[in-house]
Amino acid sequence: MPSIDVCFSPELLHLYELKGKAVVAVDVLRATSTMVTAFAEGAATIFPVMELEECQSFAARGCLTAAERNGIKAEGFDLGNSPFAYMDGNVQGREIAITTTNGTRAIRLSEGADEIVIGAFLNLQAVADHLAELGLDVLVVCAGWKGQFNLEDTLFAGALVERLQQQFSYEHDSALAALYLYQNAKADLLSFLRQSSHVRRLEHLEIFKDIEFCLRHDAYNVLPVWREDRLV
Ligand code: 3SL
Repeated sequence: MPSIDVCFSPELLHLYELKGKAVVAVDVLRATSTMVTAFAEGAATIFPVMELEECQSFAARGCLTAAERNGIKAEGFDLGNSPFAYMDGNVQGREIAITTTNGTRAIRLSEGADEIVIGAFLNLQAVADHLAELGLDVLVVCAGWKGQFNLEDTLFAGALVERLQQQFSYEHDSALAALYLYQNAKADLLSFLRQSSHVRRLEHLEIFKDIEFCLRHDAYNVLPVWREDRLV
């Protein structure tokens, strides 16, 4: 039976062997939720990059550019990190380069894995179905916040463990901890997350509807997968 494990922060990735594993990269608020939404809205490709300058350079290739730092859209880019900014037909058929504070970093630091998929509550079942079929050991890589643990990505990890618990074993206690957290919180995720640091940070920016949206389960049947240097 393959195993499922949870890495609570990209800073802990050195503890894990990525080779031979499928990584689920997750930044529920909001990077991976936004990427899933972009693909659901018809985006062709997403290039997740770590630095603002590199992201900006993709404009010369005809890409839309998207950038967020500390929750705010970075100046000079086409898009920020709100899923609602990708919903008015503007990303249909387009290539997008994106950099965010934590989410794109978690994706790029997972490059040693055999497979990387992008997870969010929005595409939870699509991720679960794919992993069950793939049969590789799974590592959920939580983006966290600047190296710190966060609740929302751990809750996603717990939701995924719950969906896969019949087909996967737990290697370390982190998967069980995420599962128990999710089972305690799932009746009302929004209330549970109200005191979390990132929800307080985003509430400050008055983007409450983004938070509500990102907590919706199974809204999209899309599965962004890393291929060579991009998500498709
Ligand atoms: O850190 C990130 O990658 C972002 O998703 C943070 S925010 O939700 O845009 O504030």
